[in-house]
Amino acid sequence: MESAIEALRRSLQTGQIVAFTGAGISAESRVPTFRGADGLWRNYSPERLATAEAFWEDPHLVWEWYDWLRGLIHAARPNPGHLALAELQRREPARFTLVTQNMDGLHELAGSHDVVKLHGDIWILRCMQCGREGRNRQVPLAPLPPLCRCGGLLRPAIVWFGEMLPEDQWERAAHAAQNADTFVAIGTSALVYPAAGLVQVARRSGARVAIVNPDPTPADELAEWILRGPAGEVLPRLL
Ligand code: BJW
Ligand code: ZN
Repeated sequence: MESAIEALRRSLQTGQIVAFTGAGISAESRVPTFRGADGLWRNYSPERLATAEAFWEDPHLVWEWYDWLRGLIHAARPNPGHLALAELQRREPARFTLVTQNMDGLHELAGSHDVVKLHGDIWILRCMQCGREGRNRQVPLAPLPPLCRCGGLLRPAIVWFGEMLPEDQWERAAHAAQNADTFVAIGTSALVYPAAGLVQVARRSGARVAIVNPDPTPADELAEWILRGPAGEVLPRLL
């Protein structure tokens, strides 16, 4: 572990760095991950809630779920893992890109900027009728479901299954992965595509890959370094 940290640290001192994060980086902020023993979806079927079809079918039910989640995230604070990535960007702004699958906004709260957000943002609401988007941090929301001033239904501006990722964000992420010298995947199960494919893109383009995760993932086989442990402990040690 020490030697892996040392080697990765040396690699971070040269070339382009991409940090690619998933729900695991927010676990120590007590935002539940999606999959796994304590995962959000342990008792729910994601296909039932995390799709546009489910939303059209029962917007109130789907909003109850996201309203509960927003309350939980609202109370959460960035942890040493988020802070370490913000500090790395502060030190090496021209060599560092942060790509996240998270919609909790904790990277920005930690001080990261220009974050590439592949799966949207739970604090932005989008009208399903006129397309208008706005930031909204009200917790809890009332009434449910929230309505736009045009009368249309508002939805969280996150990416559900079967939906395309925001094109500009995807292009930035793919470009960063293609140009990475060191690609660090942190706290992601690497199961959800196309995001998980960025690890392959980076590896194929010649990047050296590191994984930070307490548990194995399918991306481990692409990695030169596997740092087993919580992001909130491993990332500050890298700094
Ligand atoms: C720690 C830690 C600590 C814990 N420190 N680490 C077959 C059938 C149907 C669909 C598909 C299919 N094959 C592919 C698809 C497409 C689908 C997909 O990939 N499905 C797979 C699940 C099979 N993808 C899509 O639909 C995407 N769109 C798309 O492909 O468009 C084209 C298309 C159009 C039309 C039709 C078909 C395709 C969109 C994907 C959108 C994902 N959105 C979600 C949010 C849903 C809303 C909600 O919040 O409810 O994004 S899903 C969810 O998973 C969320 C996350 O961003 C994403 C990734 O999860 P993540 O971050 O990896 O978290 P976990 O929980 O999985 O893992 C946590 C990890 O942390 C674990 O490894 C732990 O060990 C670790 N950990 N503590 C460090 N302290
Ligand atoms: Zn509207």
